[in-house]
Amino acid sequence: MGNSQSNNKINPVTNRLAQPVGLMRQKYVLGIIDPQYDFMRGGSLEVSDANDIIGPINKLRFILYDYLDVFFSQDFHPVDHVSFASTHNEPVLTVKKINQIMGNSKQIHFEQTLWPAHCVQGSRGCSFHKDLVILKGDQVFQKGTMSNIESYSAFGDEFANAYENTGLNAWCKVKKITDIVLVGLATDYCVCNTAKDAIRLGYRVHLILSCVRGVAPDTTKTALDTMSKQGVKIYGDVEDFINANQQELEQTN
Ligand code: VGL
Ligand code: ZN
Repeated sequence: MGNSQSNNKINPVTNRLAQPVGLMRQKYVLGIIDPQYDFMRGGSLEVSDANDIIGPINKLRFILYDYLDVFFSQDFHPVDHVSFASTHNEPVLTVKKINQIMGNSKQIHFEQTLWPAHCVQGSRGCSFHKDLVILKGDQVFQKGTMSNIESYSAFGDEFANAYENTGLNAWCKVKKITDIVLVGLATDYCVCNTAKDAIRLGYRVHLILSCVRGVAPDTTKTALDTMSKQGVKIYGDVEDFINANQQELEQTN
């Protein structure tokens, strides 16, 4: 009834929007999650073999220099952060139920795994490993910066980023990013939560196994299963990722 699109003529607007998905421009960003000393060998929250990801990540950067924007996330906690066992005087790895009244006087509940103090603002453990290539144009997003809320995801907290929003989503939108390639630490916490947020926000997500490590085998397996079910594309190594995405990457320039 009076719908101008119901006649037989080609509507130029509709026609333009109806491009096959394969012709849509894709733009990839590399997200390097928390490559900080406290998660590396000898750190306070050491992840097994974490240092082994540095070489492959640098290689990925060099090969795809012309094709990838890069951001880093940085776990950046105050000394009295809610995720620290020391804050609650309880043993490490306790899972604690937290009730918190937030600034908007909303009460929130979450289960918090208690960690050894790590990535404290200003400490060496908080800084990025020196062997990882960091270039001028790289963007850094800090998270877990407030005492009363945890943000495993580089986008922000687990409440759809309502209390801490790092700005990563807005930055990706400005850059017209469609695809996020995730590497870094740890697979079962910050990488997994970043991936879930990214999927929720409508990005395509890629994960390269040679460039990630997890805190524990069982949680890492669960995280990989969850991500895979949610549509995250998982590759063995850098070559596998490049081979599978070569055409799309080349379109982006
Ligand atoms: C992380 C535990 C606590 C991570 C951060 O980077 O995966 N894990 N804070
Ligand atoms: Zn943390």
